[in-house]
Amino acid sequence: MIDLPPHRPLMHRPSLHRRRLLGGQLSIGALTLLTGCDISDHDSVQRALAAVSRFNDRVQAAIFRPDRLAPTFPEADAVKDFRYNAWYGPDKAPRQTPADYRLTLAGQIADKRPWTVEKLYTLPQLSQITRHVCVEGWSMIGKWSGPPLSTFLHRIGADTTARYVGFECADGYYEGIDMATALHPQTLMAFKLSDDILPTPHGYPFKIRIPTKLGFKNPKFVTTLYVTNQQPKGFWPDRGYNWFSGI
Ligand SMILES: Nc1nc2c(c(=O)[nH]1)N[C@H]1C(S)=C(S)[C@@H](COP(=O)(O)O)O[C@H]1N2
Ligand SMILES: [Mo]
Repeated sequence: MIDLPPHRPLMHRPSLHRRRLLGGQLSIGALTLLTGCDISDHDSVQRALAAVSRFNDRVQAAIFRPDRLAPTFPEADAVKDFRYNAWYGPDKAPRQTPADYRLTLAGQIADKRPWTVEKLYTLPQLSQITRHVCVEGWSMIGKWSGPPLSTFLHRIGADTTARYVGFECADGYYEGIDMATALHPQTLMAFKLSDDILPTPHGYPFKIRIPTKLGFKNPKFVTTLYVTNQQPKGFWPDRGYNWFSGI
């Protein structure tokens, strides 16, 4: 687990995000009317904004169409030297080796035997060239390869009538997605980036690649996968971002 440094890039500051949310959805005056609270009443404002954010999540979940595909691009558009991002430098990325790596399975899954890298690599794989969009203000087209997450979920006997799939990562990061997104045909367990085994900073042995979600909903270095009816927490959603964060 790595401690958060005191300063984050501007766009990752929850207060800024909340301000943008306010601008986009409701004026401060409207919020005051709605909640009967003065804007200086910090706690009430935070609670009201959290309620607006939860409402946005529900609307987004309701309008998400599981068959809608994210745009794909020709091979030539895929960037070879893909940008790195996390809240710490690439040299601090957790180094996992095939010898000691195990994927732990938990929750509503019939076969919870842990998976080695070798066994994961036997899953049938496909390649996909899609755009990764980071809330920090950059996007990049990349080529990722691996099995659809749905293939893996079916293989382990996951209860796909459950509502969510959650992830825990070797660096202390955590995320979760709704089952419709987990079963989406473009949601991959990416073992490769630009045709090479995923380099350590990009999430070795795999990254959950979800082209229908913002970058922060794509967990790297996944060590535990669980199936649950309780909405899993997310690292950035816990710091003010919308949980659903579809694109
Ligand atoms: N485990 C873990 N996964 C993570 C992050 C992280 O800090 N830790 N950062 C997220 C964010 S904000 C982005 S933009 C992408 C960056 O992935 P990349 O380094 O492969 O470009 O990973 C996402 N997944
Ligand atoms: Mo990001």
